[in-house]
Amino acid sequence: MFQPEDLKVYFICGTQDVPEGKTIEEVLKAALEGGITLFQFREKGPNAKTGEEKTALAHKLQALCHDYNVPFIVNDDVALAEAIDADGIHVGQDDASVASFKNQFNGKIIGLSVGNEAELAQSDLTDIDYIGVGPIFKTGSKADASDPVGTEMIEILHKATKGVPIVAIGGISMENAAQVAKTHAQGVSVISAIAQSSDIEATVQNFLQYFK
Ligand code: TZP
Ligand code: MG
Repeated sequence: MFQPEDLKVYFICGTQDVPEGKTIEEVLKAALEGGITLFQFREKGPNAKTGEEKTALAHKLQALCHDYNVPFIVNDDVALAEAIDADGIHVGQDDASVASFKNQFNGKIIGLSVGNEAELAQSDLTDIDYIGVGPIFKTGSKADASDPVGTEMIEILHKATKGVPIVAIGGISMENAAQVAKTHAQGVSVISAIAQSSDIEATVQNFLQYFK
């Protein structure tokens, strides 16, 4: 079951996001210790794990999240999310349509990326728990990211959706989290500021301060 508070500090990570010399398990464990409220497994790019290797890793990360009572959701890969009985799925505008999988995710978390008003116009939010709005700021973590939309877009989509829970994503750091906290976003979705932090626990705790 989704709760808007789950969006406060929403960590996204795949093996591609982990600095050399660390494992994704270590990074996730530190983020969980710091108090992340939701985790999304997002395995992307040329060296992304696939098949059984991806499934085995997903199982490990899922078990870690469950030790901390933090929901574990999968990016894009509907088959994987179903196979491992994940707590939910997050899709973008060009991924599987929510209508095609909503029945299998009854009672689970369904998130959708919505970058602007045009994307909102083409999105059916009926079965959506939250929208991810961004990139708010410039990001280096998404190869095909569109131009930053700024925090204004959070307010525009908050109004247009009549208050669908929003998590802000893209380039969010300790330097700009305060700006996001002033909007109607429920929280921040972060890759690099957490994955690349030299003190992940402290970084997560700092983000949490903004979204009490
Ligand atoms: N979707 C929009 S921006 C983004 C995704 C997955 C990447 C966010 O990563 P970072 O490192 O927090 O900017
Ligand atoms: Mg996607």
